[in-house]
Amino acid sequence: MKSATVSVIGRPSAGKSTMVNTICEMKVSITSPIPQTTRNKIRGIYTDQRGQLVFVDTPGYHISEKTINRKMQDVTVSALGESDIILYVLDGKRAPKKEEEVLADLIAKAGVPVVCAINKKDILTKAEEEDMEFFLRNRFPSAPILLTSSKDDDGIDELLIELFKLAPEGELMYSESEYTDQNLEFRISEIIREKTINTLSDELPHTIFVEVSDLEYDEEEKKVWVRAFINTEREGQKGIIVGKGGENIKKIRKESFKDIKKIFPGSRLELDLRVKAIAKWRNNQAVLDKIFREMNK
Ligand SMILES: Nc1nc2c(ncn2[C@@H]2O[C@H](COP(=O)(O)OP(=O)(O)OP(=O)(O)O)[C@@H](O)[C@H]2O)c(=O)[nH]1
Ligand SMILES: [Mg+2]
Repeated sequence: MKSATVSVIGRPSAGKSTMVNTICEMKVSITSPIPQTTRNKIRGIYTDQRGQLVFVDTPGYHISEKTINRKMQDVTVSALGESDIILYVLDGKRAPKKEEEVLADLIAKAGVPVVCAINKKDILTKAEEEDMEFFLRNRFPSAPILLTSSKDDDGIDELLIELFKLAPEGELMYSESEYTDQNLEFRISEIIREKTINTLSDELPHTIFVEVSDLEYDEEEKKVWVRAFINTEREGQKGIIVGKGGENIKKIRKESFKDIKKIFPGSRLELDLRVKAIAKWRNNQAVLDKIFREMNK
């Protein structure tokens, strides 16, 4: 049996979370077109007859001095040294510049075997593919370099073959039926954050964090009750989240409801969703500590 931890590293919006979800055939990690969607290390577990790969999705690596971005950078950098293999995901549409060079150097220095995935194959030109291959071949002379589409599940089987080749022999770390180890509150808050990000646009998504304040799950009665807060930074932003006549919040609620139900099949769900302003939370150490603490069971 093979068994390995695989850190999934790349710049924002490269398609890391989509890739983990495609591999695990489950929505493990939230995705959106807005860069810097993932904020924590999110584990997605893949098991087949070859063994088990535990993927650790990470926040997109982005160079910035803002406190929250530095926290996210720390999360990503800490994942580099903790894994058996690094899966380096690149957005093939974005020609590598300074930020990609800095990240590639960090990965090369980690002393861990690397597999590179040039992602978004579905929309790449031949020239874009070749430019990326050239960039990677210089820095990772012996690493497998694959073309993938996380969105279309293309090149993913080949990627798994390369990862299993590099994986050490070992016992399974999780049972075969597990696909993530996030706690329920965190999964619910992430679903609501995803629906909020995808309902709103522009900068607002970065000013949001979601907190599940109450969760009651009665397995016998098959009843779930959730109260969650969508927190933003200013009173004025609350109205944008709620929307005209409540249209945004209704959409966020409806879509969150659908996905949360999937976690509790057959149960009756009550979702109490509220919007709150917490001034400058992105500089508030207590809030940041809450957001960045480990979200596993
Ligand atoms: N065309 C195309 N789009 C993709 C592919 N993979 C992901 N995307 C899109 O790229 C955007 C970002 O995807 P995510 O999976 O959230 O990217 P990420 O790397 O996890 O982003 P962060 O969490 O912000 O670092 C979304 O709009 C995806 O639908 C792909 O293979 N092809
Ligand atoms: Mg992500």
